[in-house]
Amino acid sequence: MLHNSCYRLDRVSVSQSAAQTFCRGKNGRLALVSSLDEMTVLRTHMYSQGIYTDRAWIDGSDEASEGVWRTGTGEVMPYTGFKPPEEPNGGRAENCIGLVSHGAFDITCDYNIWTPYAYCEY
Ligand SMILES: [Ca+2]
Ligand SMILES: [Ca+2]
Repeated sequence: MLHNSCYRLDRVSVSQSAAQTFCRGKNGRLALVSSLDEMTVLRTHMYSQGIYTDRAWIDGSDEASEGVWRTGTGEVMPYTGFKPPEEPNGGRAENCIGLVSHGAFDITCDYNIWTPYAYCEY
């Protein structure tokens, strides 16, 4: 969603599933990016905050079935916004979506020093 949502970028330094729990604990959810416009808003915001290479968790995983990207509630995602042409490139080793100021990447789902942020949507 775009027009009726607001987003918040928090430095949480946790796995994707823990980031989802963090957002739900604040009565939100991990941001579901469902259009190019929405992707552009979030990427531009990261860039404006001086976050160029660090990543932020957003919703989306292909853990259950490789190549089929689903939301945290199990729905197949109509849009993923992966950075062309190289992403997604991790196969079974990379099953969660991390957003960088220049695009979305498939990355490992665990906490990683390159993924300190979570984007919650409210
Ligand atoms: Ca994968
Ligand atoms: Ca990747």
